[in-house]
Parts: sequence; C-alpha cells; structure tokens
Amino acid sequence: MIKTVKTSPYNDQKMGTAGLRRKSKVVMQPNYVENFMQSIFNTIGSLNGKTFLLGGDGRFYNDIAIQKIIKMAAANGVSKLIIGQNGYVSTPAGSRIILKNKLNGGFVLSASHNPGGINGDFGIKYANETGGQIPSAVSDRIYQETQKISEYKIFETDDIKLDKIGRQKLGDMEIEIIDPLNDYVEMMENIFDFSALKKLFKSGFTMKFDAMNAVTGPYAVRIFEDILGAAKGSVINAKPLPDFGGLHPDPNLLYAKELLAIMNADNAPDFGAANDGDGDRNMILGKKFFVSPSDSLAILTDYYPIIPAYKNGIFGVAKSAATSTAVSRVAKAHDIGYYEVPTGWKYFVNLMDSNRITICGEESFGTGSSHIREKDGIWAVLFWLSIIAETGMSVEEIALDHWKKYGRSYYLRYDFDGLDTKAADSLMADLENKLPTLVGNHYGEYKITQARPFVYNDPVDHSSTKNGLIINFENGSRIVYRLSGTGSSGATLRVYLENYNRTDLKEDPHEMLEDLLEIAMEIAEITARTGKQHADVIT
Ligand code: VG1
Ligand code: CO
Repeated sequence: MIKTVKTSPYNDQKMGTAGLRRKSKVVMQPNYVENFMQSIFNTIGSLNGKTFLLGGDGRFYNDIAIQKIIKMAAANGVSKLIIGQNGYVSTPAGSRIILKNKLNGGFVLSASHNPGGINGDFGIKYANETGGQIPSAVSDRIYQETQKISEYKIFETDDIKLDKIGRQKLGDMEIEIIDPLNDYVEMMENIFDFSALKKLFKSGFTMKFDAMNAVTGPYAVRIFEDILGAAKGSVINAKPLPDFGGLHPDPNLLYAKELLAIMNADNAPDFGAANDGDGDRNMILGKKFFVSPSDSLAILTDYYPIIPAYKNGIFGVAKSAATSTAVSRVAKAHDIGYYEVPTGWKYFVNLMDSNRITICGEESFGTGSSHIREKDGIWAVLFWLSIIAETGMSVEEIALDHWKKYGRSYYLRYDFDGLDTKAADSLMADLENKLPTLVGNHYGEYKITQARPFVYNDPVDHSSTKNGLIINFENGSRIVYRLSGTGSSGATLRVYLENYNRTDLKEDPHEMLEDLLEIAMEIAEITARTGKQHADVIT
C-alpha cells in the first residue's frame, strides 16, 4: 500500500521569513506539496518514534494538502500525527500543542495574513521540537534537498476523516484527532486573571473582535463570549472560510475595514481587536483610536507585573530591529534584559529557551511571550483587557499615559509592492555600499550619525544573520530598509520610519514623519529605481 512515486525538483521551494509561501496555483502543481514534504522528511532522517502536529488556518487547499501530508507521513514511517479537528489549528495553539505534548515538531498550513483562495496564497510553516519555526540553517538544508529530490513515498488509501475526536490508525502510524481549542484555552486561563476579566464584562464593558473569517473565530468565541461573558456577537467574521469571505486577513488599518468603521462610529464599543489568518497577529483599537504595534509591545511590557504569570518578574524583552525603539525605554526603566533580532519570530526562540527574554514583539502586529514560541494574537488581546480591568483606563488613556512617561516614537512602515526582484536587490546592494559615505551628512535638521547593515549574532547558537539596513540620526530618528520575505511573487521593499518626541504627544504620525520619508526616498533613490512616487501600503 506504500507507493514510491518518481518526481523532479521545483526550483522555488525556499522558505522565507515564516515558512514556504506561494500562490495557490503554484502549490497546486503536480507533486509540489509532495516534493516539499518529502524533502523535510528526508532532512529529518529517521521518523520512527516521532510525533508531529498537523493543522491549518482552513484556507483553500488545506483539506487537500492535509490528506497528502497524512498519507506521506504514514508512508515515511512517522509514528504518530496529532491533527486539529477538521484540520484546524491556529499557529499559537499549534506551538502550545507541540510544547505541552513534547512533540518532535509540527506543520501549520497557512500563508498567515496573505489572502487565500485559488487566486490567493497557500503556505506551510514548519516548527521543530522547540515549538518555534526552524532556524535558517535547517531550512537551507531542506531547500538543498528540494533541489535533488527524485521520488517520494505515499500511502495509497482513501482520505482520512478528520471530523471526530479520537484515535485511528493508518498502517503503523497512529492518528489522533484533538480539539484544537482545549490546550490553548487552558493555557490562557493560567496566564491571565480570568475572574478579573469576567468582572470587566459584567460591568458592561463592550468589545468587538474581528476574526476576519479565519482560524481564530472559534477560539475567540469560546474565550471572549462563552467563558468571559462578552455579549453574543462580540466576535465578528467568526466562521473560518476557505477564501476568508474575500477578506485580506491582515489586521491593520487598511484591511480590517469593518472593524475600523465600528470603532470609529460615535457609538463605538470600548475596545476593538483583530487577528490575522493563522491567529498570530493582532491589532488593538480603542474608541476612534489605534495603537501602533510597536507601542503595544512597550505598553504590555510596562504592565507585566499585573499579569499573574509574570508577576514574579520577567527575564527580559526583545524586538525585531525594524520595530520602534519604544520598548527599549521600558526595558531600561524596569532594568530588564533587552535584545534586537532580525525580522521573523524564529529569532526569538533561542532567547526564550535560554531564559534571556520573556516578552517579545514585532512592528508587524505581532506580540507574544515565552508561554509558546510563536506570536500570539489572542494573548495580546487578553493582556490589553487585563490592563484595562486593572487600571480602569480606556485604550487611549493607557497609550497617552505611556507617552507622558516615556515620550512617543512616531512610527510608520511604508511598503513598496510588486517590484522587479532584480531592481529591488540592486537597490539594497547599492544602498548598502554607500552607507559608510552617508555618515555625517545633513538633511535639514536631520544629521546622520550611523549607517550600517543590521547584523545579529545569536548568543546561543552563534549563527550570524544580516537583515536590513539601518540609518540613525542625531535627533533619535531612524530609517530601516529591508526586503520582505513573505511575498509570493515579485519583491516588496519595506521602509520603516521612526521619529522620537518627548513633548508633542498627540500629533499625526504621517505629518511627524513627512520629512524623514522624503529623506528615506532620496537616500535609496526609490522613485528613480522603482518608478514609485508613493508607497502602496502604509501601516
Ligand atoms: C512579515 C513581517 C514579520 C513577520 C512575518 C511573518 O515578514 O514583517 O515581522 O514575522 O511577516 O508573519 P516580511 O519578511 O514579509 O517582512 V506571519 O503572521 O506570516 O507568520
Ligand atoms: Co500570521
């Protein structure tokens, strides 16, 4: 019943910032998923005695890819698969399941915040026994394997039913279908003070959570409505749909339009939040108020002592280099460890495993802690609700209070999408070459004090990673340039701007960053090299 099938390599199976991400139609090519999975299995080596998690965010092609992976796992000698009921598991819940059950790793089928459907994207995130996504050294080895693959093994059988919780067998492999919510919900109950949150909702506090027709709907309904007592209907777009109902499941000011309209209305609820496709990103809103993710990381860190799981102290905090420096001021005030890593959650894993950090975050709507090894959308929402319950302040008051204490890092990210890959690569290469000549230059009141590539030397595994270019100015402002590693076609240039201000706290970030944007465009010759006068997306 085990068949060996001849195949030939695809040359594009290189993982990016977070797994393999391609257009659905690319992934649907014959043997595409099979080649990739066999390359992973070959790289791991012996699978005897190994157990993996399998699930996804429910997007188009999940059902088909899951069946392929089950049959291949059985044929390759995997001992056991733990699968989320009906194939669902969010990225954070997956990490929890791997850690709690001491699994050897897991596969979450998701292209995260990228749109789904036959014309959208599909993806595979691969985590190892740390509960976090594999380091680059391992994904490089898998990529090499994809370049020489010539056959794969698959079990010939009918599709496996995933709708009933329980155990079954496929050949020698055991399959256990689990409720993907249980372990996750239990973990949240152990981190936060649920009775304080229940009291908050009992007092009439209102919220809207937008699950964007993606995987967090069932998690959010159970936690916010069923357990904490938020009004029925507090979770919108709660049913996971293969094409996300046409939504782009990216929780930001551009794509979470429905939630934004609700939060900007005169009768807005007290609190608003959204998660992305696979539940690891979060956006936090108050009444007519948006919390920038970099500020959110700083604010959560500042309030760690009020959370039961952190009240005895935290090891430290980390952010990606592109994220604003707001959290560095909080780390200093609390006298805790502080680290900057390249973009991508996998770089936090060693810091967490070695007890260097507890909380971490990225500007791209990601915050989390060492309870798992992925960012965690619902965790961030529960943390914010806990701060509100404790302080009695509104979201806006909490942010304003923070800026009064620490000053404000005005911050925005400008994305230039759909660029020619060669043009984008040479823009970055030429810019890197000229960085040393820029130091000392004046642009109006802005004087460059430092200009260098960001290089991260991991203190645990001693790997060295170069990611992005950073320009620092005398007045504390920063420009960071880097190319995206999660797109499915062409290149995206991301330009991250930060302008620190101690006294003007309630200005419009777009205005506060106007001059810096002009400088950033000029230094990298963006218009001349890409033809773009303006960014396509600003978040
Ligand atoms: C983007 C974000 C990065 C995030 C990654 C995965 O990567 O910038 O901060 O970790 O997506 O997020 P890039 O390389 O395109 O800038 V998720 O929600 O896809 O797992
Ligand atoms: Co995601």
